[in-house]
Amino acid sequence: MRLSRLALAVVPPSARPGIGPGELRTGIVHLGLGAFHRAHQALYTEDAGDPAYGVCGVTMRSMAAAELLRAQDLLYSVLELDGQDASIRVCGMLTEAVGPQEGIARIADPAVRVVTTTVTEPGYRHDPATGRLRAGDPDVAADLAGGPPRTPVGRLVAGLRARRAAGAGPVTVICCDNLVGGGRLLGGLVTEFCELAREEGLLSWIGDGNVAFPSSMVDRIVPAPTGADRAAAARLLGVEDRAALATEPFRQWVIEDRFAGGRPPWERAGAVITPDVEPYETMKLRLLNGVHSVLAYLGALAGLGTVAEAMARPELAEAGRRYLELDAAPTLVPPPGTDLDAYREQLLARLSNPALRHPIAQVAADGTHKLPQRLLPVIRDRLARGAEPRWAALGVAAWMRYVSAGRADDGTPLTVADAMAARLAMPGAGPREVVDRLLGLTEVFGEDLRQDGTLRTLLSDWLTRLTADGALATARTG
Ligand code: CS2
Repeated sequence: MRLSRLALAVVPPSARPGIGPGELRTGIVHLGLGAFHRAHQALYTEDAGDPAYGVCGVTMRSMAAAELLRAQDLLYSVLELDGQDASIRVCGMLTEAVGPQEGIARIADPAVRVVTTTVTEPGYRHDPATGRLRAGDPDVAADLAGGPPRTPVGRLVAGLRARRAAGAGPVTVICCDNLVGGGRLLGGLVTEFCELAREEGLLSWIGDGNVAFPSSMVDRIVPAPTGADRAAAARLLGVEDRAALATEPFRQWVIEDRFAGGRPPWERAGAVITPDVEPYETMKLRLLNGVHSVLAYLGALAGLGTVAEAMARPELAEAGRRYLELDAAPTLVPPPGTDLDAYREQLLARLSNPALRHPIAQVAADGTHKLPQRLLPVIRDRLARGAEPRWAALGVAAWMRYVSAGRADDGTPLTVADAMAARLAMPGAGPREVVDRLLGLTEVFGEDLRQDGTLRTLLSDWLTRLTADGALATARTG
């Protein structure tokens, strides 16, 4: 039997949805119906317990996720894996799963008060060094020319345009991707889009307080789901769930208190609503995401498959710890009530969770967009204080080796998933040339880092050693 409303009768009562699916009305439109949203914001919203905030999930790329969910009455389960322990719950918060055109129309519904987004870092089509819209991107250009919108920002603007035309009232748009100042960034991209499209009316409607763009810090490790996760879910549920997801027990959500209208009482589910989200965001991006990237590039070169496998190699775990302690932590102001040492130890334990098979390739993808949010701000801060960010530079050098050689240390080919992959590949080039050409990508490194002699020397030294000795030996000798 497959998971459905009817099949809930055989699901253990403790795993059934918190709100009966029949009681929900749509109050949120979510753009990007991926695993992360379903294991994070959807559960917070369910735990907040207000039936006025069911979620219309909008697919951004293929309809596959929507079809999978529709075939089981929009129900899916979330496994929480912690070493030997596993628990499960079925989430029933989705009220609809639709494609982009229908999603745009739903943004115009007056009952919808919130739009959330998880469209990945490159999905916003911005230049990561400046945060400006890439107006020359062919999809952005097509959206600006007025075709059916293809990009998330184009679709969001179309939804806001429809909302204004319908007189549907104010709405809050929450960016839930791993971006520095995501609210400011997305608000800026929407404004730039409207300016380029000469939509003065929409711009002033947005400027009049009808749309708020709070920033938020989201945290939960959600690996791409596997067959083993689906099998474990079936064992615990007693029915088959082809949309099952696995995640860790930990979750955190901090949202800037800047709403245009109504919102779910997310604080009831443990979310923090605060006037200043920046310290949380900086801590999470530089510590968790930063060390993730360091481990992913070194681990990929060492031929490892998952983050937990990388953490099980003492030399890589030590390189990660040094990045956290020596480079990232000194750049942070701890958020209220947060002990950075305890946060770091909990983080290292989360990354070592052997039950979570988090593919290194997933973390290593899209480095040209991720490094500027994670490692480069740490490097800038340390250089500005006259310090040498050695371990952050090791992470960047490992990325350089990964994207330029396209091979692990044992020669196994690696697939580099990055929109700029073709420009990053330079098989056979020597360390100096690789550093020179990659640092020259000012849309990633900015003018400042390109010209920094200390960073250039650190990168050349690390890259020379990574090339000659491999990732494990380089991390070991430090
Ligand atoms: C990861 C994140 O894939 C990645 O790049 O660093 O998705 C990470 O797992 C989440 O941000 C955890 O909150």
